[in-house]
Amino acid sequence: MFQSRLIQAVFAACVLFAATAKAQCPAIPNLSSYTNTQLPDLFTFADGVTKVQTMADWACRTAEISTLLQQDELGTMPADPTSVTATFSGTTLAITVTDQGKTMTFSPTITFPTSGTAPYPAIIAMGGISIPAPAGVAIINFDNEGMANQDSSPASRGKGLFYNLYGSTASAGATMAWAWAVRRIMDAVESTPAAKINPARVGVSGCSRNGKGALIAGAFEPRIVLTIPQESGSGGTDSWRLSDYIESTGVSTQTASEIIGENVWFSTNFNQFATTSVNKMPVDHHSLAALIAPRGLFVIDNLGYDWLGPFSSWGAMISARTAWTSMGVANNMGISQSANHSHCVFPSTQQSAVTAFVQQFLLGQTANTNIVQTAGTYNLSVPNSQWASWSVPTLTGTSTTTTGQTTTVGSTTSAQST
Ligand code: MCU
Repeated sequence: MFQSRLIQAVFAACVLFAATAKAQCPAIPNLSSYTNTQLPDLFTFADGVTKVQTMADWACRTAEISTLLQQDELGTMPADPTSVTATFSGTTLAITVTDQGKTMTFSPTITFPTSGTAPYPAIIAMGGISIPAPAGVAIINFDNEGMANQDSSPASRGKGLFYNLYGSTASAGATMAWAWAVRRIMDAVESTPAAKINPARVGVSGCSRNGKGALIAGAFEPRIVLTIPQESGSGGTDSWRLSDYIESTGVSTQTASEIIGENVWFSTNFNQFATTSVNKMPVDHHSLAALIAPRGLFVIDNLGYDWLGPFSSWGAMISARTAWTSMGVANNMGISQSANHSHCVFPSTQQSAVTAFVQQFLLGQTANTNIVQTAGTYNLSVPNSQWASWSVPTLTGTSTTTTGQTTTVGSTTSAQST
């Protein structure tokens, strides 16, 4: 059973990253004895010796990270389905997916902007969004709950449209099922000009549990050009290791061991680590976020809730940002942590930062996205001896992404935003 899941995960990783990976990537060794109290080095393969030096190496490394995340935490992203067809009528984009002899339909709705011109840039709203809808940008509202149920109980596992298609024992947790649906929405907007969405300018956002989903969707769908997770907490932009550390200091923070009992956002594959030690995982959520590089990522946090582990998010995201730094496009990734406010109530103090990322990545304008800010007092950079003692290379070479956009490393801007 485990072996077949592993094969599926490797297959899915290959499908996702085949367009960029080198013919020969280092093999993933047996990691059953792996343990690491630090955030694993983004630039050393899981074999512990091979270094990432070029963009072609990075393509191999992201394929490896994708495989490991699916295997250890998120469950398998199914390979592309047999068929995806869509029709657009009124405000409804009806998407019909057929795979392995089964068929399912789901229907996101689109709210068009009152300014701008079709085809519009868009943000896929993971269960709604909690940032103000930007001018000139359509919002594609996606009912993630109907896709994979997560009503705060382990009894939700295996329920929802995704599981009707792939079976109630599919390894994907709810967040991976949501990410799969985002991929299908991208298929649909590409094949349905009547929906008036520009498929080259689509982002994803969501808050809290939906922020976890937004981050994972951005990581596993290379056609998403801007990912905006908001107050996503543990299982989102937080590091499992750093959240355990915060908890150990007596601050009540959501940890892996708590989260697997609270909900079904992750695969049951994750339980083995969550119930023993997350240090046994060769990945963490800085690795997850790094899958997005060099595409746009803007992380929104709120210092008001210990439960959200803002220090954990800061440490993980500062670490993740080294992926963008290594490619010479650090400003494609930003972080903004505001002072205390109500959960998922977007504060106006973060508006200009969000606007800059939207302008740069969705509206095709040029904006200053050099934004790494916190209302906290965190003094952490990479490398640091406690959490990330690894160094950051300057990658060489060129990588062509699955959407055909070319990123030449060393330049200050990335063609991702075109
Ligand atoms: C931050 O996301 C979650 C959190 O993981 C849960 O523990 C908490 O109960 O709910 C948050 C949420 O989704 O709030 C809407």
